[in-house]
Amino acid sequence: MGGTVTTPQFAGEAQAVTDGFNLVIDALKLNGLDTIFGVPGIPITDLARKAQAAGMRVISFRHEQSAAYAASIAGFMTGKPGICLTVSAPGFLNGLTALANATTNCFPMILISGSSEREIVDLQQGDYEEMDQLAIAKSFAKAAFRVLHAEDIGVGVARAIRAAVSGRPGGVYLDLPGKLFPQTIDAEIGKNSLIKVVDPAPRQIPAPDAVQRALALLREAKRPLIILGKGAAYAQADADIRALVERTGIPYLPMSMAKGLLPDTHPQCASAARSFVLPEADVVMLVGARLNWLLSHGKGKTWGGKDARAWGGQKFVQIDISSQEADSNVRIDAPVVGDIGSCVAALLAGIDATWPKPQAGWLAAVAERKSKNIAKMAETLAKNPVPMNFHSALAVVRDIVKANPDACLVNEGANALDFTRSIVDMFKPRKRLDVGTWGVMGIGMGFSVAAAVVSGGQVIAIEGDSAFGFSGMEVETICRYDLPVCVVILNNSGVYRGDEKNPTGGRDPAPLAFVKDARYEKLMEAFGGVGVHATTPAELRSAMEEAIRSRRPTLVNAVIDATAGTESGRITSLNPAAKRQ
Ligand code: ADP
Ligand code: TPW
Repeated sequence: MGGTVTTPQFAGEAQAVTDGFNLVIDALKLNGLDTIFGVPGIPITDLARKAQAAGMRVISFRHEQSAAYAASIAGFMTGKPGICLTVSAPGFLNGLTALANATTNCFPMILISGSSEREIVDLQQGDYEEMDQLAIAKSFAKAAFRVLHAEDIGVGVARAIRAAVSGRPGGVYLDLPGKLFPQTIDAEIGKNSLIKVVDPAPRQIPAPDAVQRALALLREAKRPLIILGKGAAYAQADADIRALVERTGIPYLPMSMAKGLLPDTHPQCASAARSFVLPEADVVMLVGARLNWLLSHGKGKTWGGKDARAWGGQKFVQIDISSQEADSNVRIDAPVVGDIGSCVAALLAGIDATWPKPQAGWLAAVAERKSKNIAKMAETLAKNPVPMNFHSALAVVRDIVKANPDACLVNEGANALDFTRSIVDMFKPRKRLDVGTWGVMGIGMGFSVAAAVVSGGQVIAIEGDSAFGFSGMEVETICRYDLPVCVVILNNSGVYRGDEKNPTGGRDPAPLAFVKDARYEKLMEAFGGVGVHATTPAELRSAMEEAIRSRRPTLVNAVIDATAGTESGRITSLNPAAKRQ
């Protein structure tokens, strides 16, 4: 137990009691949840203190959004819900963006917020930080619960855990009113009210006929393709997924956060031939990947369709834990509903040595396109322009990541994101952590802190200068906890690029332009970390090597050409202005 208090109940008699604070801590610990990311304040300050005193890791941030992003990515990395703790109304709302982002990305997390007095909130009498948080959270979370009585804390935490990790994972809100924490109950009753959740994410075995349907479709395919999504990375079925890919011999494409599930240098990896394989494939198997905007909704020109709305003619197998995902964008001919581990194991059972390898012509065509594109990219990467551009800087990052395959790579920005994704190979599962389904800016430092805390190892964060600004103050958190995080800002002095001018000639800068020659590295120095101003690939390389050698918090301000970068990076076509043309 986190602690019990002995108080005299009646004259001459002492009874062991526990309280809401201890029960929350005990419930979390009982379920192996040993880390809290958060920001303290009324009414949860003592909860944070007591959690630390009870041996939990409590990581205090400068802003709840970063703390909640940290919790969400800890959930992705571990498969256990990440815990974020905030104060009421504004703290809760600051955490809510990340809770919604977690639900969108299928990351399991629990946002625990203290809240004001129910009676005052419900009568709208103006309590300190008054807000009906539960009602608001419901539309952003996979599930939301409130606990009013100390004896229900065990049930509340158990329900939150199950909701976060079972089925399609997501963000859960747990509302704990301030009055709950000092409530005392008999220690024995309290202990017995706690629940150690049995099998929180039960396996979901696919139906045998669904597996056979998928195998039949795959077997007939002439130009098959596998797409691995972050659901496949999350499932931690790495060996079986690799066996599935290798035994079938089918080329595969990893989505952004599935990079490294198999090493990007794997001979069957078709990333460098993406724009060739999508329209050319005849059967596509999606493994933990949705046909959302990131895959052009499974139709249109990307898939060989006649126009933006047309189906490209592919047949789809889709492995997903959500029974409602199939047919969300195009027809799914063979949905396989279940957890990826069970589904892939079931498919493997039907794939033996007699399984027909894909047609040699298809594999040769993919290989040819791949080597052409890789050679073209190598040429671009070998250039050494002055000033640096994205490519010459990222050629360095690529080498460093290759030499440090266990490092986590956090990545956000527009061009900084797209170029890093395509240039920097990943070698191990769940090491690439990025902006995910929403393409959200602001995950950078929260993800970095969590990645360092969860993995205990090196983190490299590749950040656009705009992207970094959303969570930049957390470099203090990185320094305070002395985390081995090396932040590299690809600094082109603006959103997308830094050379825009105010068309009126007025004093205000253009909306996308930032302060020129900004010295971001001084921010890290301000808190005792190492700051480096790098203007050449050689300077960037030695700064990163030193950061990894020393494990010290480091920020490298990599100054790149202000004219480098396209608007919105690779997704310029989604801009309304571009769409009108
Ligand atoms: P990406 O962005 O990488 O394409 P998405 O986030 O779109 O990936 O898709 C992830 C999918 O994986 C979701 O549809 C989710 O339901 C599914 N998923 C998550 N975890 C599992 C699991 N353990 N087993 C099966 N499917 C899962
Ligand atoms: C929460 C819109 C997408 S990308 C981006 C913004 C503001 C920054 C791009 O500039 P950066 O990268 O980071 O300097 P680079 O390499 O292209 O120069 N608010 C949120 N999320 C998003 N996605 C935006 C705004 C956006």
